[in-house]
Amino acid sequence: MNASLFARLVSGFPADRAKVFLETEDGTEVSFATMLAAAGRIATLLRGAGVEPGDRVAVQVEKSAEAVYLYLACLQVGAVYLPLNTACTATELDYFLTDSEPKALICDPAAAEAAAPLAAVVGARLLTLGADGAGSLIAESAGLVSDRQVTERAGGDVVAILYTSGTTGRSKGAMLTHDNLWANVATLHWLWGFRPGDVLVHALPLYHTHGLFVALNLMLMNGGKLILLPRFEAEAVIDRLARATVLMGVPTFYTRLLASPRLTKEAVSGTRLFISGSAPLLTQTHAEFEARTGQRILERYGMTETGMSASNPLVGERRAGTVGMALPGVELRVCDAGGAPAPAGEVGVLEVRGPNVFKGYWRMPEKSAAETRADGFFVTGDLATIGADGYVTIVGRAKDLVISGGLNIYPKEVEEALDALPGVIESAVVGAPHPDLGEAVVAVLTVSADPGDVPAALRARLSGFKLPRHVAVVETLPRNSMGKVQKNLLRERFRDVFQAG
Ligand code: MLC
Ligand code: AMP
Repeated sequence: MNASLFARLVSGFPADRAKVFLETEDGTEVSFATMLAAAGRIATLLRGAGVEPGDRVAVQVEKSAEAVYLYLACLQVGAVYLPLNTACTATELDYFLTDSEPKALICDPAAAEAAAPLAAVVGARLLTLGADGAGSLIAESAGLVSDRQVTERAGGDVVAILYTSGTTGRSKGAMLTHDNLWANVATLHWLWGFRPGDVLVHALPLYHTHGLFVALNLMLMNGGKLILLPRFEAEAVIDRLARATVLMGVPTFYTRLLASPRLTKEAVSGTRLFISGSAPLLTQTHAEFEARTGQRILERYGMTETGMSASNPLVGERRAGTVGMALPGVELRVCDAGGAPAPAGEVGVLEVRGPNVFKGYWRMPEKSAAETRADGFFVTGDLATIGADGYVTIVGRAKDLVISGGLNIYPKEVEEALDALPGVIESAVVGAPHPDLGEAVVAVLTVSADPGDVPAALRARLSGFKLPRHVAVVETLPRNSMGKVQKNLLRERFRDVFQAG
């Protein structure tokens, strides 16, 4: 049997391919037939460009129906889909492309000129795709025959690489296999009760696990229907909820929805399921959402390397402040730093084993080994407790990480950029509670001269979402007897900087 994710997803498509799969922001409807024909033409183009099974195809494009066709085309030809954040700077892009050596790069037409030299260096064919579908990808594929051949793949073959930053050093490419993504989507489909007629409002980015392998894959498997919005905007989402049955989002979506007086019981009367993940959902948001809409948000937990690992139940208690229980087929345990199981109910590092856990980091076997136990459990770096009833509570992070609006920011990367600024002696970056983003970045500096506008100075090097929202200059950074910066003290000191009033 062909274990290609494409083949498995398409097997769930309705027999009547004239049915609508997705609707764009302007209300244009796209049928399964249209989508498959377009994906097939792009598949022909990619094959013609020399893309062989296992070759990487790097994609840095805005959300659009055409971006979905491109994703499917990559799966169809057996390529490794490699999505990149549209906010990447040239420096970040340089690293990702040099490391992954893609056979093709598809970027926005406006970015093509800057990307061309880099594409040439790594030997990637450069194609363009704009938010409106314009660009060489669609233009060049338009006249081609739509390929129907689905490349044979084994379940353990890599289908996608997603870069995740690390607490030390360079970003790592997490390699996910056809089996990883299929196992996860099939489990979630059953667990969350997806059924014909479900309509999902998709307002997440298409380059992370949440928007791609949870939301999009689920709707592909379910046979539609997706309302594809280019980005999250509370009023646009509320407008669509009247016709939708499911919304998936990061906690910031829910706090922003609550800020709108138009979020009422009536506005969401047809929506059966609100799912939150990628960052902790405050119990206060959970309670406010229920009071306003009568619906309890279902919180789940996941990670790029593992897909989804835990979820609150569809039927049963959706317990605020917890991420629910291990998914069927997934094992979770809490251990001390050495890997010994922690006593029941005690805090430790959460470890995951199951068919959802990735194959390893691209060309970094030593990093893969460092984060995996001999018995196959992957060490998440999240601190958790597991109750006697199986409910998992994420209580913190053993890894030095800030999650802002559902996006991960590794302090080390920001500190390195800060330390390189003229006038900065040393820096420490921490997260502070933020009413909109959950957490936001605080940079604490010691200086020898006025560093000027710090976020502006960092902009060329770091994506916008990584820039500090608050910069503080101090005499000295607090250190322990080992000389390590005591970030807990800085978190305490700056915990109120983003609070109103
Ligand atoms: C944008 N900006 C952010 C930001 N997003 N700053 C901090 N944190 C963020 N998350 C900055 C931009 O650089 C810009 O600044 C300014 O905010 C406005 O940009 P925008 O694009 O208009 O922002 P907005 O539309 O408000 O986006 C906020 C958001 C978005 C929360 C809607 O970030 C988002 O969709 N987040 C979801 C991320 C996600 O999919 N996470 C899942 C990861 S997978 P400037 O100065 O540059 O103009 C995962 C596994 C799992 O974690 O379990 O799911
Ligand atoms: P990423 O590396 O972008 O996939 O982010 C994964 C991280 O997001 C996890 O390791 C957690 O720290 C965090 N995360 C995801 N879901 C939740 C959740 N429901 N509650 C708390 N943290 C979460």
